[in-house]
Amino acid sequence: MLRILGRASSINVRKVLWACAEFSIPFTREDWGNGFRPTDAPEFLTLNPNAMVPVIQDGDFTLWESNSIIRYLANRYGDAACYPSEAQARARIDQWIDWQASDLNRAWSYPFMSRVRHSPAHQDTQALAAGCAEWARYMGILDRQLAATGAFVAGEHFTLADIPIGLSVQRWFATPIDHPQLPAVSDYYERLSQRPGYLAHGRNGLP
Ligand SMILES: N[C@@H](CCC(=O)N[C@@H](CS)C(=O)NCC(=O)O)C(=O)O
Repeated sequence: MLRILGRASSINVRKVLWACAEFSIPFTREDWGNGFRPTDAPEFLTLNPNAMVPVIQDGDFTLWESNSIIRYLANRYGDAACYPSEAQARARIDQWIDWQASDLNRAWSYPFMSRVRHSPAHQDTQALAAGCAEWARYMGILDRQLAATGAFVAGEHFTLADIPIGLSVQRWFATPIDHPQLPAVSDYYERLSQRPGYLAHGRNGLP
């Protein structure tokens, strides 16, 4: 059975949990990371030298890096509609997965640490305002994409890209900041909420 190491409140662990729900993959999960077993324990570092969650073990195969993990799960256990092998369709999905991991992730870091984690190092008013503006700018890009597709981030059907993007949207609404009106993002949030995996692992009351 697939072994998942990581606390269920981590957005990156949630990607793996939601992917397992989408692809009906049975798994066991162990609480590692902030507030639980420390990721700098030697036992953990042998699995991931970055001391980060998530990590998976599938038999004797160990993998870290959340977006690589969900791609692996889609390739091994998923269906072609969710992560097609056709080059351009796959590239469009990968584009949004990579955008989430780089640009969008970076944009929300300060507001999330400030308003959700209450980090003392993230309480500068100007930096918070700049972070909120930057996050909103990226969410505006997403809103325009969703308005164009009218459904999901890479087109009219749910794909692997909706996992990291959908969890980012959950984080956006769960962070107590001023949210500019983004109608397509709001519609998308409700559309994703029809999926049991999103309700179980994304929009589940955890910040
Ligand atoms: N690029 C990595 C980032 C992983 C990451 O930042 N994990 C965070 C939780 S979201 C972590 O391990 N934090 C330390 C901890 O929880 O102890 C990935 O996508 O898997």
